[in-house]
Amino acid sequence: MIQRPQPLRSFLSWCLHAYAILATFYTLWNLGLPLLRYRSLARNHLAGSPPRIILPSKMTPQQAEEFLWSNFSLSAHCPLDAWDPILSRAFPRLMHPSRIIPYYYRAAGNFENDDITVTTLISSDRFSVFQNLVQRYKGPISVTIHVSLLSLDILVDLHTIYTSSPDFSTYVDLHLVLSPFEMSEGSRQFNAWRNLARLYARTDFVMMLDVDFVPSTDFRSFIRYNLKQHLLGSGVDNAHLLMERFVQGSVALVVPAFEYARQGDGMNPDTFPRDKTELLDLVHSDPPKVTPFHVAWARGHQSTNYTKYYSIPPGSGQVYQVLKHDNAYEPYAIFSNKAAWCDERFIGYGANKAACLFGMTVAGMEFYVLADHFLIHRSHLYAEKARATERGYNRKLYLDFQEEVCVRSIHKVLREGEPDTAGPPSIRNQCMHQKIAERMTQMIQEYSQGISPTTRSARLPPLKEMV
Ligand SMILES: *[C@@H]1O[C@H](CO)[C@@H](O)[C@H](O)[C@H]1NC(C)=O
Ligand SMILES: CC(=O)N[C@H]1CO[C@H](CO)[C@@H](O)[C@@H]1O
Repeated sequence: MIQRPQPLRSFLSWCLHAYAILATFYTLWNLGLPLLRYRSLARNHLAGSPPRIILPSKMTPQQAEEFLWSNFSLSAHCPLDAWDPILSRAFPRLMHPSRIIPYYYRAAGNFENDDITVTTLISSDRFSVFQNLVQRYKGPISVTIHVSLLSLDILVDLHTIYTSSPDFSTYVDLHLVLSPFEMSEGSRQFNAWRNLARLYARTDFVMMLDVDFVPSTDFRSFIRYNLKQHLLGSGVDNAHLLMERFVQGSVALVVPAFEYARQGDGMNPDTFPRDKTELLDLVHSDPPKVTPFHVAWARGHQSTNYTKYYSIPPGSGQVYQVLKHDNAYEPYAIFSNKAAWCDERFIGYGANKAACLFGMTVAGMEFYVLADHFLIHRSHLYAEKARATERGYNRKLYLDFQEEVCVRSIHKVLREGEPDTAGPPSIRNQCMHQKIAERMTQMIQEYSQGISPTTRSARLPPLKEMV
């Protein structure tokens, strides 16, 4: 029997131990530390409670600038795009340089997970309508405001508004996007700002709302009551299933939107109807005093089916499904924070909200209308010329975007091997009536069979003929 000499064995064993210890250190150093660092950064941004910044009550623009620079380490030497690693991953499309300051104001309220956060955007000319929303909703609100470095004095007005009523400090989390761009420079990155407000919402459910709407009825309590009733109860009825799908993020609840026929009547929210009976009186008066929102752009809201809404008596507690879903539908809806995010390519007016909802719909979201509830648009002046041009660009972008979402979704279905079906109903309904859907499906099928682009283009009519 051969035995290794004792010293050699202990040397080998010493080497092994030393190696193990070194390797552990190496791994920790390279993996663990950055992870810890990221976790603390993430915690700081997502869940922590940065101190609520108190601005001096009277500030000149210069003082506002100094304040920002000393509190958020902005300076000429450390410019705006000294960019946060996590936020830059989350918002790669944000125009540079810009800087996100989450929870510039953080509400003192503690919100329960099953609550509904209104997520929205404000610009400085909408402060007073925002006040109406905050005072009426009395629930969590997460709002993004873009402030140009060229007009920092807005922060002073903002501070005046924020401290004007305890409703703000109780309910409103406010996130700042700072950039050198003026609003008129096409920096209206609405969808990025929407996503930002939603990212920092502190509840499981959100309502994507425009700031110039006033909630007229208490849909928040209605939904929370039903969540408790049907999720804690044992019954497996339709309402139970609906709420379960709402929680999973495959059902959105629509609050129908209205406006005054005469803009002048819609200035004072205190005079707005507070229940469906009052609303129906105004709708059925001759001539109607209140109409569905944006009747002139019917595609935006008509899928809500107002005829059906009117036919359901007040106080029924009903919800009904949106059956015919226009691809420009952009209702104000409440949904799980797990839903698909808004596509951030949409900048400026037009199609941006529709793009959010289209993405969700193709991903399988179904819409149900709350038959007792409604919102009313608070009138204000629309004063901008840039809008028409932007809408024109965005209309084109939106067509391309729909195609792209459809191509991706159809491709996914094909890859997952269901060649005989057109995929789930969401894709069938939203994509198959597109003029080019057939062409896309064919292209994708050929692509997955390895047919070359040249063969393909020889056999297919050019795009122009199809559109
Ligand atoms: C709207 O509702 C009415 C009344 O229930 C119904 O007759 C009609 O078919 C619905 N329209 C759509 C587009 O679903
Ligand atoms: C929390 C914090 O750092 N506050 C500072 C913000 O900047 C002003 C000067 O403008 C300081 O006085 C505050 O202490």
